[in-house]
Amino acid sequence: MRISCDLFCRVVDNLGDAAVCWRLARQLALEFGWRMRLWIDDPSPIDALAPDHASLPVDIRHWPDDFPDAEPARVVIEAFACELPPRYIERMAALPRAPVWINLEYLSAERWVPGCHGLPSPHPTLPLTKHFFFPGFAAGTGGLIRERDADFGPQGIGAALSISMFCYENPALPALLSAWAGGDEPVICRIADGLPRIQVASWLGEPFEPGAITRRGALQLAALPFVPQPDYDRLLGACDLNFVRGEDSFVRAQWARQPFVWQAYPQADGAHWPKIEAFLDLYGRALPGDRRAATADFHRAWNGQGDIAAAWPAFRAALPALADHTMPWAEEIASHGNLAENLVRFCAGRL
Ligand code: TRH
Repeated sequence: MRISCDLFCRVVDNLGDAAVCWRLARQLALEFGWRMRLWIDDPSPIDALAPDHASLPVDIRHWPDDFPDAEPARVVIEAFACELPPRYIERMAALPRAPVWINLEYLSAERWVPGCHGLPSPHPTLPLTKHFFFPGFAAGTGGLIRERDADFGPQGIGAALSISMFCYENPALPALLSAWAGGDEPVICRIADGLPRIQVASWLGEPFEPGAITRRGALQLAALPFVPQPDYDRLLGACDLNFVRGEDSFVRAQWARQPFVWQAYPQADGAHWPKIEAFLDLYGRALPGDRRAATADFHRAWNGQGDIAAAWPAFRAALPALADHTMPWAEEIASHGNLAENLVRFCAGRL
């Protein structure tokens, strides 16, 4: 019998919530034959991320304020602690056999993650238990999303340093663009649609609409339209260096086997800094000391602590070492199994 699964997603901001949930729903349906319903309060990002979604076996449902009286599935995934509709929880509790209830957490490389992955949290009043499921880079975590059909395309070879740029509002961006423009090396930077493109337009002091190409000194800038997820994956594979952010593009950059720079989702209380440091520590372990330091310095500056232009030359010099590191690193993080297969195994023992 096919396993039914309801995956609940609230779009807090940006694209990551929808992006992660869509990928997981798609993979569980296509690779494991699960009967997937994706309940999402704002389905519109899925149209942009996956314009082909109607042809895929995921039932995308709008999650309205007044939730319908739906029969709960055998597996219920609550993404990023989005809180299930009370009416749905009551129906889960009324079933003769409680569904497997998973809280899919945010990704972090912090040391405490393996200790918390899989922990149960019994409901205070109802006969239901929720389990925490943590994505992660280390053994004992839920691993990372990676589909069997993930395709990062051929790696590009060109005379200029080819870069893709996907970031939040980033005060370090203008200084980095100026450093590239004033440098000796030709750089081609492909700017993602949205916040990155808006900031580049302001640095240029002129309109910079999708499709525009312009030059400042050694720097050529190309404004990209928003592309579907598979095209974004191939962009990551084709560039020599990718600036990524949040959660999903951060993971894809690691599978794409090209050097990358990560801007963490900025949190008001600085809660993102332990995540940045934990990742740098884990990722940098196999790098030679000076390359590790250059990578850490550049990441810190990109996330708001340090001088990005001053950090660039050493980071640029570290790129060949980082390129050599991409393959063993991807193999290491893949060795813990991918998130969907780990989730299927976790649920199988509890169904
Ligand atoms: O959009 P994000 O900033 O999402 C964030 C993070 O998930 C963060 O952890 C969370 O707290 C916050 O949302 C609410 O970045 P992320 O996670 O990289 O998701 C972006 C997705 O958009 C990713 O799947 C790649 C995709 N994408 C495209 O498909 N086409 C594009 O052209 C671009 C630029 C991105």
